[in-house]
Amino acid sequence: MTARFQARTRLMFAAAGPPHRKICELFDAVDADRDGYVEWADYQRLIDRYLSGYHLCRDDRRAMALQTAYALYWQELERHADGGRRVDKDAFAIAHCLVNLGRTFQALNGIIHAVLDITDTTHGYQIGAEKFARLLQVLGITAPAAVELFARLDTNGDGRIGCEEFARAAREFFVSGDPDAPGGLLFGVL
Ligand SMILES: [Ca+2]
Ligand SMILES: [Ca+2]
Repeated sequence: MTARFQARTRLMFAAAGPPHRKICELFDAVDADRDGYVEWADYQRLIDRYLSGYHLCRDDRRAMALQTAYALYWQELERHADGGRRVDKDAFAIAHCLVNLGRTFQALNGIIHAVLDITDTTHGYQIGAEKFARLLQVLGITAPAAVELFARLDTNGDGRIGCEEFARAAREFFVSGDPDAPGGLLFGVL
């Protein structure tokens, strides 16, 4: 981390406050190889988990859309790493503190659409309880509290979770700093 970036980091933390516990958990979940940095390879592992779980070839339209969505999101994170190819926990937290500035949140929305396109296209980017359980399985989320997730995300109670409901949870998690919102779900965090 350069001196300029360190100074900018201190200023941003002063403005935004320290990262909340769930952002740190999110970092630890994405940093699959546990080297203390989030790199593109960590996101590629997550993408591969989707492709393997849903039996998708890399040249499948939905697989390419997912790859593109995560790549755009990664570009936003990289931007906060001062040109580096890997993001430490501070830069990761800053990127998510700044999510309400727009572009990172647009990238998150792209991931939500791409994941819903993979999980179910028959209900117009919405998934029911069965498909949701499959998504949790693919992401390796098995904690007992996961059974409550569907009801928490289905805020209008129509028995399906749509893009807007996923996006609301992400907004609450990343923007409002609500550590109990299930906004890190699509990255494998309960
Ligand atoms: Ca890593
Ligand atoms: Ca719903």
